[in-house]
Parts: sequence; C-alpha cells; structure tokens
Amino acid sequence: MKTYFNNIAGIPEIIEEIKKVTGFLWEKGWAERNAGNLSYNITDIAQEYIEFLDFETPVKSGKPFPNLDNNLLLVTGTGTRMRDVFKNPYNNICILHIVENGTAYRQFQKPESGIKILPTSELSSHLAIHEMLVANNREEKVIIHTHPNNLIALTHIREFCDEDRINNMLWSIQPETRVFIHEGIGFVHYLQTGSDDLADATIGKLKKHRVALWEKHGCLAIGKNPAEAFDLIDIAEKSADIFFICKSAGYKAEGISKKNLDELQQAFNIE
Ligand code: 2HA
Ligand code: ZN
Repeated sequence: MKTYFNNIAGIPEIIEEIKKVTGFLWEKGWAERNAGNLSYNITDIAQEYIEFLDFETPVKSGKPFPNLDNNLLLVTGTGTRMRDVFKNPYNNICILHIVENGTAYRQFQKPESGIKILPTSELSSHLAIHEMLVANNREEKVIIHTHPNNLIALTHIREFCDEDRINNMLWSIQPETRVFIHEGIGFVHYLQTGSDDLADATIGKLKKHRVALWEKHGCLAIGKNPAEAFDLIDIAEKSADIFFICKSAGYKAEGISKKNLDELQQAFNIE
C-alpha cells in the first residue's frame, strides 16, 4: 500500500509547527537569504510507515551515526530561504531515512512536487547532534540554527566572548532568561561554518546546554518541538536586545541585582 507522506497521522501538525517557526525566524530578521536551518527527528511518529514510502538510492553520509539507524528526519533544504520554507514547507524540506547502520541516508521521493532539494549544507552537524540526542535518550527532537542580530553583536565584543560573563549579563537583564535558560547558553568560539570542529564543539556544549552561541555567526538551539527551540533563542535574544537599547540610549543596563537573582533562583528551584 503506497502512503503519501502528508497523510501520515501527525505529519500535517508537524509541518504546521515548522511553518509557524520558520515564519517567525524570517519576521524576526534572523534569516537573511538562506541563513539558518532546521531539522526534526520524526522517527517516533513515522517509523511504522517507512516501508510504505518510496525512497531514492542511499547516499553515504561521511561519518557513521549508528544511533540514527532507521530514523526518519526532516531537514530544510540547502540554499532554501526560511521565508520559502514558511510559504511552502513541503517543497523546501527533505525527508531522510537513515540506513546501513547509520552510514547512509536515502531521501523520500516527492514526485508530485517535481523539485529536487538537497539537505542543508549543515547536514553533518545536524546528524551528529541528533546522534548525540538519541544516544543519550534526550527528549529534544528539533534543532534550529539561526542568525539573531543582538546575540551575534554581543559576540563581536571581546568582553562577552566568555561563557560566564555573557550568561551573567543575559540573566541579569530579565527574569525570564534566568528562569527559562537556567543552565545558561553554551559559548562556542569562532570556528569555520559547516566544519566538523564547529559540530564537535557544539555537541560538547549541548551536553549541558540547550542553546549554543557561535561567535560572530549565530545561534543553535534544541527543543522537544520547534516552538521550544525557538523560544530559547527568542528569550536570550530579548536580553541582548534590551542590553543594546540601554547602550544606544547612552546608559549602561543596571541589571537585576545579585540578591534579586539569588531570590529568583530559590523561588524557581534553579540549581
Ligand atoms: O544554512 O546559516 O551556517 C545556512 C547557514 C550556515
Ligand atoms: Zn548560519
């Protein structure tokens, strides 16, 4: 029995979630040209349908990702614009089935669209992060990479290229950041975009953090769903925004006092 991907129970809702969040990324101004990418591990909801879907011949993935064997991932296409993913998610997203013990992937054929899209240029880092998430039984299924202006601007200031300093500043700007990003963001010093070094450094940070900030480049966050990953970046970006608003007005943000932050920590049971 042939199955159409969109008919799989739960898929239309997932596509809708992706649509909403990619629209936000564009509206926020964090997604110039083809900036950013998104992936979603949909194995839990779609695995039983894999045998009914038509896939192309497998392509080797470079490195092995054994924990991803037989997983199904949605990834944005290379060169695709977030505003286009928002407008037409189905034509801008690749559906990948990881096969051959995690050493290859095969792409779902979408004959009805007639468009061939290749996966994001950051595919190897997305696969490596999903591999780490599955290996550690983590709940996060979604990875979002985007270019939030104020957070990137902070990484052009030497003083803030330091994990403790940038977190203490971001936490001090608004209670939400302290409460919802209680573990802080992971700071990754400048590394070449798309490189294995950047992927490895990011994975190192994601063991303890859900947001990684890449110096002079952008942000990457993980979440149980697209909204959760988006919210984390949005909260951190808001702190950075307020910091710069004070600065532009000629003031230095006073920040919430250490005493008030300690009280917040106790009230919300933050470790
Ligand atoms: O996907 O943002 O870092 C385009 C990028 C690469
Ligand atoms: Zn980027």
